[in-house]
Amino acid sequence: MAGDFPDVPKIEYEGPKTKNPLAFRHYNAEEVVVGKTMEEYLRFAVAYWHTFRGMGVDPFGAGTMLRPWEADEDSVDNAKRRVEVAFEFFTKLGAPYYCFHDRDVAPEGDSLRETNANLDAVVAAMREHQDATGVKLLWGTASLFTNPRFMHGAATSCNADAFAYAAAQVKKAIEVTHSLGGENYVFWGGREGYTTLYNTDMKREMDHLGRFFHLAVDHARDIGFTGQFLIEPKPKEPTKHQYDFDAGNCIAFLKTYDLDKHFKLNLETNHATLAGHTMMHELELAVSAGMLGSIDANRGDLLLGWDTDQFPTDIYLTTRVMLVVLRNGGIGSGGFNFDAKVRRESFEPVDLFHAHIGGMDAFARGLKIAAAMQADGVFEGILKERYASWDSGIGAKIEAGEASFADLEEYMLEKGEADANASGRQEMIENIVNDYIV
Ligand code: XUL
Ligand code: CO
Repeated sequence: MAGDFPDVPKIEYEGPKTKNPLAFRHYNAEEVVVGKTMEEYLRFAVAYWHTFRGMGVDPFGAGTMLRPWEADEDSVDNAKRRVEVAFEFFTKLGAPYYCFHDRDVAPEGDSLRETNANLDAVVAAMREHQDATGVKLLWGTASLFTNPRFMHGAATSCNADAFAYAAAQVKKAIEVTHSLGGENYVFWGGREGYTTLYNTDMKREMDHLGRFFHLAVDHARDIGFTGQFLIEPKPKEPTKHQYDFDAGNCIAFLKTYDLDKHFKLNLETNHATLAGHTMMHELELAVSAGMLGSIDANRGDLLLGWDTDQFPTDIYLTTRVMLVVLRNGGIGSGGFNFDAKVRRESFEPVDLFHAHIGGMDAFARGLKIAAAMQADGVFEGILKERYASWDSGIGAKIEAGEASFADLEEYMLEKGEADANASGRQEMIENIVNDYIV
């Protein structure tokens, strides 16, 4: 099949022993793990922006990527050509989903009307390709951060017209997502925050953000879009402080503005680490609030303090993620979106395949390892034993709300001293985890 990736065949599962770099070693779409096929469980998605639009530009240098489909001017015709490239990539890789921002797929025109017409033309081509290939849309979103009009933010801008423009843009993006059968819609507020508090009315800006999300919820209801709304936390970059800082902050924001029943979280590994957390921490928090929506699968670099968006290849990371996802009973209508980019030194189109294959294999391994640990009840046993004092006696009374401070004082006065603590056994547990990492 000639096309834009003439030297790349359809990527097949060949098992762990293969020497073929363009094959899966662990991701076997049809293989059943914990009652579902890997394809159904992992719901992998390709990120349109990094994979087809990312040119390897950094603050010190121009783009390095060889991307034949970006050679022409940024026109609607070229955008339609790019759609063909994208769907060739999705199908050769065997990725069931993709994700996009409005501005990734179609160029802006001279007015909002023209911009919307451009988007409609490209979306028609996307719909045709979805129908022809069976590839689906995991989520759509709007870029409310690239255009200079959003320099002070979009929903949180000091300029009411920027809010209005963003509203019009999100209205359209939700409609387009709906028309493509998108299963979720994402909000990531890259410029919703501040660079200095001297010029910022934080309370007013957060009220505006709450208002904006309610308007989106209302519009989705009006047009019959039933996909899941997701907020993607990130503490900083490009803005010094972003209001959707981390999972804890987003959950509190959503509850404060009475939005928690309408939203879940789209958690991204490198955003978690930028916030000073692990991905597992962010996942645990979201799961405990019933708000795990989807995952942007990537990783950062220990030595670099910015959002490097590297492909996830660390088996410990993918195992930890899958342990929490398994405990959550899966990822629901979400998926694993590779919000990740190849290094600017990996500039050939085939590197895009190597990167995605590695990420998919790493998550397939994480899934299998986590499933084996779950089947053996490794953590179940550890947690049961650790919290045993809560299952009867005074612990059970406290949990049932049947003990006051006075009762607890009486209990302890009589007993004289608390029972001895048991060891946390962290090292032993880490050794057990290592036994499963094969
Ligand atoms: C930026 C980022 C975004 C969102 C969608 O760090 O992760 O690409 O995923 O806007
Ligand atoms: Co992301």
